[in-house]
Amino acid sequence: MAKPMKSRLYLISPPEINLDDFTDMFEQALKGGDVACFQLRLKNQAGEAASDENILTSCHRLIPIAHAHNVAFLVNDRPDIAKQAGADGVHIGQDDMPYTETRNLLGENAIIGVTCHDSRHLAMVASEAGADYVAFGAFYPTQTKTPKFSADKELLSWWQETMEPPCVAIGGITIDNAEPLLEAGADFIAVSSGIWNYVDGPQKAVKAFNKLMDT
Ligand code: TZP
Ligand code: MG
Repeated sequence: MAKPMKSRLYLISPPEINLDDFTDMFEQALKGGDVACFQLRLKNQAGEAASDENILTSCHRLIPIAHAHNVAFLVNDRPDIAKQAGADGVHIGQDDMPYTETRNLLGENAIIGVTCHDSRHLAMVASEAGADYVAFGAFYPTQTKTPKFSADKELLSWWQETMEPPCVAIGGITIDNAEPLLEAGADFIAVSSGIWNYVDGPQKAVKAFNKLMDT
């Protein structure tokens, strides 16, 4: 059975942004309701990342906004930039800096989340090492990334029954398809296009996700 804890929303940036336009969208989104954290992920569908300078400039602009709303700010893939920018942490993939090295670089207080695809084994290794969360996906088809793995909601239920660290569900999640993942036990629902491309705008999207999580 799923933990009786309230699930929370985890925002992922669009893959490419115009920083001025996105600053407005970000502020709108954060006015919409509770958001646990934001991951700056400037990486296109082919997996090509923005320049270090672009990521760093975006961090400097967006971190104060996140913090004004009590939202933790994580950088995708890059512990070095997270450290340089004073972010709250990082979301690392299996091919990024290894967990222990990342922890040594960022310190005890940093939030370090680890992508574990559809793998119980990878998640248990990350959890054992001390990760603050494990992320599973992709749960649904997505245009944001070309996912190499697809995860099933039973993985979330199994994790909740077995393991302590929170689990994050990622991949193609929208207002219309999030409910089964919440019922299965996702602690966090990580969403990119379901927020930024929401027909009524990001503020209403965040509001709608919050309503779903409150019911
Ligand atoms: N990892 C697996 S799918 C995905 C990531 C980062 C993309 C998430 O974006 P969206 O638009 O919510 O599918
Ligand atoms: Mg990654």
